[in-house]
Formats: sequence, structure tokens, C-alpha cells
Amino acid sequence: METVAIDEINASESLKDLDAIRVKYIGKKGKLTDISKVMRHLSNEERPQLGQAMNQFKDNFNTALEAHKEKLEEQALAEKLASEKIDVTLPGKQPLRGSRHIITQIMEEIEDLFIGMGYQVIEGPEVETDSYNFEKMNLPKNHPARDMQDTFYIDEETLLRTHTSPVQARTMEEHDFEKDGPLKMISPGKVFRRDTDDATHSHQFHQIEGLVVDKNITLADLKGTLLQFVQALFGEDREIRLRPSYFPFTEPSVEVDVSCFKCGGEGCNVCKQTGWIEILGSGVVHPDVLEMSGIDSTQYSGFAFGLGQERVAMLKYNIDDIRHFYQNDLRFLSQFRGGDN
Ligand code: FA5
Repeated sequence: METVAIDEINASESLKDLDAIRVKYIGKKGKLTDISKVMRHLSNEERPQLGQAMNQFKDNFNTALEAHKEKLEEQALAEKLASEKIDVTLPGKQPLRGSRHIITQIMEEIEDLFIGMGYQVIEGPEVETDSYNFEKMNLPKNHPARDMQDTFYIDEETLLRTHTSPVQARTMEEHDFEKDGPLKMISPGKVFRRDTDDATHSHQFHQIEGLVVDKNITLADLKGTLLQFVQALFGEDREIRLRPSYFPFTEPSVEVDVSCFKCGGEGCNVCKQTGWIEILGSGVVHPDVLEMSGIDSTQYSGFAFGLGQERVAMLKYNIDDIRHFYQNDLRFLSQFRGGDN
């Protein structure tokens, strides 16, 4: 029986078959159990001989079984490894990488520029009071110039700020010239106007406010600062032009134009044949604005400016429609990866 059993073991091709052979021979109802049943009919001399033979069989059977089981397991593992082989030379799946939005990039570029000139970056609230947004900017209630900025009101005294200029008043009120020295700050952020959306207007957009207050600050300081800013952002060969304008919070007020980046001033379709493109509003801070924020206008003077970030980005990258910035179309956004490549 032993030879037959061991042949069966060695011929079996799976762990399942092997287990069936084990049950058949040494299982509870197996052949060995059958043989042991004859034990009681044997003589006292024969019984130990049979017992010994059965133990011998069991030992040899188990040894053969274990050895074959190990072989089958090794085979199964080898087959599994072969079928699951990974080809590491296959190109991997490229994960989609995001980058900062173009408006954020422009904002950070402008912030870096002004930080380099010694300015602080200060943020203000987007939900603002009528007092900071208008009154402290020299626009009392019912002043006709309020119509220049159509407004989202929350209640009579609360609104979504229409420009970043209220941060001027907030900063001036807190500023202590004795302790802090000259005031030099920029303030980037979201602003809101009840404007109809078109290619150059959005009801929500971004501005950067700039404010410098100290003794003897003049329009010449404004011009020098903005020339440096424009040349750093648009190129060394850019020039600026100041045009008279009106803002209730600056006197005099000026619109600032930059020489056209496409034609260099000769006139083309981008600058509408004028050679110049408008980029921001600015001026010398109105003495009443200084006084309303607790600054003595007989001793101190200042300049301020406010530029639209979308407009700057449109000019810098020749983008024809402001709505591209907000539509989250990756075909547009992925063209401006900046330092995020
Ligand atoms: C102002 O908002 C003034 N607070 C700027 C200022 C600050 C003047 C300090 C003097 C001193 P204005 O309404 O012109 O000004 O807006 C400034 C810039 O915001 C514009 O030049 C333009 O670039 C941008 N802008 C205005 N309205 C929109 C709009 N609806 N969508 C996109 N950009 C706009």
C-alpha cells in the first residue's frame, strides 16, 4: 500500500488532489483506520507488529506528502510570479498637475516688486461699511461721483467693496508716524461692482491699491514709482504718460497710460492707434482724506493708485476677453504655468 500511496502523492498535480489523497489514506475514515479495526482480532504478538508497520507507513506517507506539497506550492508561486510580472519600462500615467491661477501669479509678481521697494502688503475686508468705502474716501452720501461705481448693497450701511481704496483709510487710521516711520503699503484683493459683464468688465474683479504718505510726497514721487513698476512688469523700454482725471479722493488725479507693448508707441490695433494703453487711476491724496483718517494735512502728503489686475494680465499676455479668467478652462489656464512647471 505504501508504494501505491506514495506514487499517488507524487503524481498529484494540485494541492486539492493532494489533500484528497491524505483523507483517503490517513483521514478519520481512511484506509489506515480500516486497517486498525482488525487490530482487536490479532494475537498479542501480531498487534505490536501491525502497530509499528502502521506508524512506519504514516511517517513515510507524511514525509512524502509534505515534500510534494512544498513542490506544488513552489510551482504555484512561480506561476503566479510569471503571470503578474510588471514591465517597469512601460511609460507611467502622467498625473495632472495644477498651477497657480494667472491672476494670483500677477498679484504675487506685483507684491514682490513693491516689497522690494519697501512697501508692506495689507489686506482689508471684502464686506465693507459705507463709511470706509465712500465717506472716508471723500464721497459723502448723495455725492454724484458715487454713480461712478455701481454697488452691491447688503443694507444701507454695508456693501461689497467697490474698490480697494477703503484699505487706505483703515491703514492711515492705524498708522503712527513717530513709531512706524513713513507709510508705504499696497493692498491686493477682490472688489465688486454691479457692472454688466463684457469683454473688459466683470462684476467681480481684482485690484491692487497703493498708498504712500510722508512729509513732502509729491506727484513726482508717484510718477517715478509707477515708471519703475511699469518697466519691471512690462519691460525696460516702456514709458508712462499721466493724463488729468477725476477721483474724489485724490487732487490732482491722473490716469496712467503705458506705451503700447505691441507697437512701441507708433499706433496699432491693440492701443486703438493711440500708442498708449491705460492701466490705472492715481493721484495725490486729497487733504480731506488725510484729515478724515486723523493725519495732519499741513505736515503730511501722499500719493495713491489703484490698478485692475485682470487688465494688467490682459495687457501683459495679450488676452482678448476678461471672462477667460473665470471660466476655469484648462486649455486657457495651463498656458500660464509661471514657476509651477
Ligand atoms: C478706482 O477704483 C479707484 N479706487 C482707483 C484709484 C485708487 C484712484 C487710488 C486714485 C487713487 P477705477 O474705477 O478707474 O478706479 O478702477 C481702477 C481699475 O480697475 C481700472 O483701471 C480697471 O483696470 C479696473 N476695473 C474697473 N472696473 C472694472 C470691471 N468692471 N472689471 C474689470 N476691471 C475693472
